[in-house]
Amino acid sequence: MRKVALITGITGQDGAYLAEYLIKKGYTVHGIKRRSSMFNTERIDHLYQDPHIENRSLILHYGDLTDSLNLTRIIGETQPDEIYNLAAMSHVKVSFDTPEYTANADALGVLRILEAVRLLNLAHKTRIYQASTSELYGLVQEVPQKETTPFYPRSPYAVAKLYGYWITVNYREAYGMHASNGILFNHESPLRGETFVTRKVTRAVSRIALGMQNKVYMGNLSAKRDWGHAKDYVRAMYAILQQDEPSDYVIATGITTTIRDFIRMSFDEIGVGIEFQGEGVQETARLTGIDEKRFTHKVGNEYIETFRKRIGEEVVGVDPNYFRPSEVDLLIGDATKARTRLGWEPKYSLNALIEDMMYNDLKLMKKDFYLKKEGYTILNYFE
Ligand code: NAP
Ligand code: G4F
Repeated sequence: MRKVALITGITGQDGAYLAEYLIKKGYTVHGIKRRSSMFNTERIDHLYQDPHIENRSLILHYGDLTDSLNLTRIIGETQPDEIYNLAAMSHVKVSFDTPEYTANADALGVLRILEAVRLLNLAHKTRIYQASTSELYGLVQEVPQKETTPFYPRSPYAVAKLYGYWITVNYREAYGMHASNGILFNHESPLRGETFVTRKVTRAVSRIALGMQNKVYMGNLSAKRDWGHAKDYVRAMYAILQQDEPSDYVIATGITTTIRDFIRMSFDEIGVGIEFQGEGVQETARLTGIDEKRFTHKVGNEYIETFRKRIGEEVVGVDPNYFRPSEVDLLIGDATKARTRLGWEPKYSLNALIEDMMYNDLKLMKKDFYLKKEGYTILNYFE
């Protein structure tokens, strides 16, 4: 018998990698996707199977974390061995603009799933993974952060996730459910949403290298994050649900880096040097030089001539609109429990993550670049 998994948020970064990982392990994967006015399955299109095929390994259902009836029906129909609750309004800055919706989806959504499993008498069959977050530590009370570090959330997103964390613990203790939290630190990839800081940077650096963009405006350059690769992190989600006993785990690399250094490292990946100067909203970064061999190898010979003329130009600025009403300044995780109990180790270093993201964004941006050169209108219809 194939094991059955249900993934909420299957169209997101982690959902896509996890679906692929579980299908390779022989699972039948059910995924919940939201109705949208355009296709929203780009990240999992390579896994899609025609509904007329028998014994499909990927089956998608329309649904939403704010709709209890829908969630209860899908869980009842699919009878999953494992539920991975990855769906969420996951953008911290946007949660300040949509706090009520964020609470509905990210806090009550978790309760809806736990309660559906209980009411359907699946409490002893279905294991549940809740996508908790290092944002719970917010104004950090200890460095590095581990499972016993007190929480101090700093955004509507983090406060909603705090409820999700505790209701998962509560259902485990009250009803003996195999329900666990993965307290995951930031994890990125070529599939990362374009408005998270790492992807915003690798896209912008690629466009600047190709001559498609002059400058990128950022928010707080001094914030520090513990960044890993999403491919490593979905292995941890799976491992958590394979344990005999449910529990909560920090998943992190143990290395923290400023946004400023992430930008520097992304330019360096293609052989470009930059230098930051000034402070606060006045801070900027200029191009200082190119390693031509590296640039040619990574970006392409045809772009070097134009790029050489740009040395000295400003390529990074600060726009206070990207600041958050309350910020999380420093995150760095201690994943000793995951290492010892799950045998989990990240395979990707930060340099390898940046290389993967830059390679993919350069490839994507080049496609746009050539389409534009050939006269196609892309991105903005009314430009
Ligand atoms: P993501 O790329 O933003 O994906 C979020 C997914 O949730 C998407 O599939 C989205 O659907 C779906 N979704 C949003 N609101 C929903 C709703 N009301 N009902 C049903 N589905 C909804 O996020 P991710 O980076 O993969 O993260 C996965 C989970 O881990 C999230 O819960 C996030 O909060 C948490 N987390 C992420 C990180 C990280 O660094 N990536 C770290 C810790 C925790 P659409 O595609 O239709 O938008
Ligand atoms: O990439 P970010 O938007 O991620 P953030 O806020 O850390 O949240 C992500 O990781 C959490 C885990 O800790 C997840 F729970 C959450 O779902 C999400 O995946 O911002 C990272 C840092 C922040 O300090 C932000 O202020 O980068 C800083 N930053 C500086 N300039 C910027 C920018 N962030 C964004 N998004 N855009 C900027 O221009």
